[in-house]
Amino acid sequence: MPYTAATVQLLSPEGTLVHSDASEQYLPYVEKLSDDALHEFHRHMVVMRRFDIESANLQRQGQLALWVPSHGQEAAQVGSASAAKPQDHLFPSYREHVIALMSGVDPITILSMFRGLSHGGWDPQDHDNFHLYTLVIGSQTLHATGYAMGLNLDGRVGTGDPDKDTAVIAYFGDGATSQGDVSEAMVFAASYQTPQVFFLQNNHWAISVPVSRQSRTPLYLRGEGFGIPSVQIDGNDVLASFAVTEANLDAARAGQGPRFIEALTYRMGAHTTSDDPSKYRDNSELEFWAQRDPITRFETFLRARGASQSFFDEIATEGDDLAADIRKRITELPVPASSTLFDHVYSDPHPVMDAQRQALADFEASFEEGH
Ligand SMILES: Cc1ncc(C[n+]2csc(CCOP(=O)(O)OP(=O)(O)O)c2C)c(N)n1
Ligand SMILES: [Mg+2]
Repeated sequence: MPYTAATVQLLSPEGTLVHSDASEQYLPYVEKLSDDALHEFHRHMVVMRRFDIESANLQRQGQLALWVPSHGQEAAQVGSASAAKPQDHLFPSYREHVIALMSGVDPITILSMFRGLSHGGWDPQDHDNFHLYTLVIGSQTLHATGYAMGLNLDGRVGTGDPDKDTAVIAYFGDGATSQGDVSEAMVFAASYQTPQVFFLQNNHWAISVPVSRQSRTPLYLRGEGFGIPSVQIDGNDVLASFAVTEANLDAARAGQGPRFIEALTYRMGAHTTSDDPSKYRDNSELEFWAQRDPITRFETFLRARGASQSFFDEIATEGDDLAADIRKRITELPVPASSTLFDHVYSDPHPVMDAQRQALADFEASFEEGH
C-alpha cells in the first residue's frame, strides 16, 4: 500500500469526495470549479488516453520506432497542468504527452519524433510555455530552476499582480530523484527561494527498478530535507492533483519559495515499447492500480453530479476521431532528406557540420549504380 496517512486524496477510488484532515484545506479549490471545468478535466483524460493507446498500436504495427506510454498518469498530468496560469512555464521530461496536447502541441509533432523523422521540438512561446521534452533524466529540473531564478531577477514574483506573477513547474519521475541534477536543482531552488513547484510523478518504476529500491523514505520527504515544503498526493485523483498544485503555485507566485509535490501514480504500460515489464513486475500490482484508475473514478463522480450520457459519448467520439486523424497523418508524413540531420545542430553554418553533411552525401552516393 503506497499511500500514507499524509497522502492528500480528495476523490476516493469509489468516486466520492473525501473529507479528512489532509483534504480539508484543499477542498475549497475544487468547490469553486464549474461543471464545465470539471468536464474539461475528464475530456482531456479520456481523449489523451485514446491518443496514447493509438500511439502504442501504431508502434506495434511498425509505424513508430518507439512509444513512451502515459497510460495511468492522466490525472497527475491533467490536474497539475490545469492549475497553471497562462504565464507559468512547464518543463516536462518525456512522458507528459497529455500536457503537451493540452498545451496545443500538434500530436503529429510528438509522433514524428517517435517515427524517427525529426528531433522533436516546438516553440514554447507558441505552446502555453510548455518547454521541450528532455530525455536526459532530471536535467529539466535544472532548466526549470534556472528559469525560476530568472523570474525572481526579473521581478515577476510577489508583486501582487495576478497577471504578472509567474511560477514554474518541473515534471520528473521517481527514478530521476536519484539523479544528481534533481538534488542540485532543489539546493538552488531552496537557496534562491525560486517560484517553482517540483512535480514528481512517482509511477513506481524507473524502467525495471522499483521505487522501493531507489528510496527508503517516501519521496516527498526528500523535498523536506532540502527545506522545501512538500506534500504527497494521490496522483490518480485529478481533483487532488489540481487543488494541491494550484495552492502551491499560488504560494510560489506570491514569493513564498519552492514547493514539492509527490503524486503517487502508476505506469500501467511498459516503460517504453522496447521494454517487457512482465519480466520484472507482478500482475497483482497492476490489479491494485487498475482498481484506482484515474478515469473510472472521475467518471463515477461526474455521473453522480448529473453529467449526461451524451457528454461521455461525445468525448469518446472525440478520442476516436483523434486516433483516426493521427493514424492517417502519420503515414502521410514525408521522409526528410538525411542531410537535414545537420540543420539544427548550430544556429549558424559550421565547418564541422558541413564536412559531416558532405561525408554522409558521399557515403550514400557510394551505393548508387556505377560505384
Ligand atoms: C542521465 C540519464 N541516465 C539514464 C538514462 C536512461 N533512462 C531512461 S528512462 C530511465 C528511468 C527513469 O525513470 P523515472 O524518472 O521514474 O521516469 P519514468 O520513465 O518512470 O517516467 C532511465 C534510467 C537517461 N535517459 N538519462
Ligand atoms: Mg518512474
